[in-house]
Amino acid sequence: MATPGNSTAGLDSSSGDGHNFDALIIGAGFSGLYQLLCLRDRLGLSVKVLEVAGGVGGTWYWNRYPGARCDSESHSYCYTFSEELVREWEWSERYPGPPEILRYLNHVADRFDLKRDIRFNTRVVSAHYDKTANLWRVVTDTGGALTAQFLITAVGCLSSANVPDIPGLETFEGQWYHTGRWPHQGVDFSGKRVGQIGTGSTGIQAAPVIAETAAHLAVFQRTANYSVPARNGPLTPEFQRYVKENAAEIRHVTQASVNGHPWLIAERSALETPTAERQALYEEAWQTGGLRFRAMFRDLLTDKKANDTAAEFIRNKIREVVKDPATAAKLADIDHPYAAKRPPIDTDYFETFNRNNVELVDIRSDPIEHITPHGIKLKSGATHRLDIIVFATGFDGMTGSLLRMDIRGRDGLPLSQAWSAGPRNYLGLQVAGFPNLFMVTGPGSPSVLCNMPVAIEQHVEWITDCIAYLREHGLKRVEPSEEAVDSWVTRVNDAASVTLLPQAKHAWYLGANDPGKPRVFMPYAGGMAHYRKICADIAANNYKGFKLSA
Ligand code: NA7
Repeated sequence: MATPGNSTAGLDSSSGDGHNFDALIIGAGFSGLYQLLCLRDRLGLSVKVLEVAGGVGGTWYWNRYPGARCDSESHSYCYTFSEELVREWEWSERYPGPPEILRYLNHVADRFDLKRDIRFNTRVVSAHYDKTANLWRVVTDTGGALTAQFLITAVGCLSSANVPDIPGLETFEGQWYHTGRWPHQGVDFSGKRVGQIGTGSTGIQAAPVIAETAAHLAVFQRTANYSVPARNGPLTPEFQRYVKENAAEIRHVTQASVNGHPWLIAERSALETPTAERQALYEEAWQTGGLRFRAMFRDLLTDKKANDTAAEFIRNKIREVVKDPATAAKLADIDHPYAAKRPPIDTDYFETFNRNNVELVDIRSDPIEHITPHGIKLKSGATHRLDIIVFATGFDGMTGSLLRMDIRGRDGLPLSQAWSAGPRNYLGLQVAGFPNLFMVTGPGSPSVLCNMPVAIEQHVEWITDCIAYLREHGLKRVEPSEEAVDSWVTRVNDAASVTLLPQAKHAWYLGANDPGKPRVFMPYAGGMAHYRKICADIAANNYKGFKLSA
């Protein structure tokens, strides 16, 4: 629903002839920009990036909803490949919002002269592998037909907006918006009755800001959620100096940590820590704010009893903050372990329910029946009159953006068919039967369980090294063996099963928010640092598990 920006389409650079390239990259977010830089400037390939939006930014180009913020801390939510870039860029806040992230990505694109090789306002419709020519043939919605030996999808994990199929939406006479397709000119809520559906990370960020100007906000909650205060604020000059002076150390920690954040998970166990001390540690983390809360004890995501201690701490905080006991009870009635779904962080989310103009509607006990011309009707017959509906209902995560393109591998095999039982690939990077197709932060890689830029830099550099290896050895094709794929799928499942992550049955990690989607735990849960080592070992072992051919 967002209107594309006005930036002009990138002019074709001298590399390639305008139609035929060494590599095509789909997407100009964090992944696509760095992939372009690596392949064009480090390997000297002819490269074109195809981007549906009118500017760079990927996820951040579209997610401009009220309250939108990154939940990684800014000093780790950036590229680290260039020391100069790290030195010259200064984040202003602990958690940047879309305008600042977009300024950063535009700065990177301009600094490395990337835009000349990006075609904006161009959607990839299909990509078919031609085995005789060993080329990917790509068709776009602007009528372009392009070819490349290598095709790299840099489409992001959360780009395919999920607007639920609620009967009657087409009859609604007000306005409705999905947070992931937010109008760039913004939405004026003043004097309006607003209904927000969804209480994931997005809904939890949006509700407090919408409530500030709306006449009335009804938050429709299907699944209650944990949240920890973000404690956002401007960065002090001392902290900004610390970031520059310790850039190498910060990078080292993000690469050594499980989730790519600039802190390590503590070695102590929640269960072995005496109760008073444990409470004091939770309190300290609550006051510090942000995702560090999850890193307080090593067993929070592997031992349900340990997790219960964190869960109960947060539930008590909800009961303390929210004045109306019935509302507090609904908000604290959480049915999954803490952090088994993506753990939100917030600015005054629970406090928002103390406002007179905000109401919590429990649609777990009384589900939405349909949307009427003037609002939402529940099964019980209760109606909510609305002028605006905000869908904070998430995305067809991880696979949605890949599968909505018509990607076909050898002998015309559609990716949707290869993945009919869930995403199957090797290292999250390559699919059997789809030679020279690489996915940046695809399902089967740590991706969304990691601070994204950290995962992205590792993937992009691995792909670049792999393509360099092929060229140095006179090889033309790379794809994984079926056996390597089988064993990686098993490994992804095994990694998830030793954690509590699969216990949140409605998490998008499992594809559970889409009724037609196979239930498979998609990201690799074995930790980013461990994954990095696995990938490096495989590369050092002549790309074990991959079939390389001339
Ligand atoms: P999420 O985390 O997928 O949350 C979506 C929310 O919308 C969640 O509360 C869902 O309830 C709710 N939802 C989805 N479909 C419906 C329907 N049909 N009816 C009622 N409620 C519904 O998406 P976000 O955008 O918040 O966050 C995505 C990621 O962005 C996040 O993980 C961060 O990585 C950044 P449910 O829990 O399914 O019952």
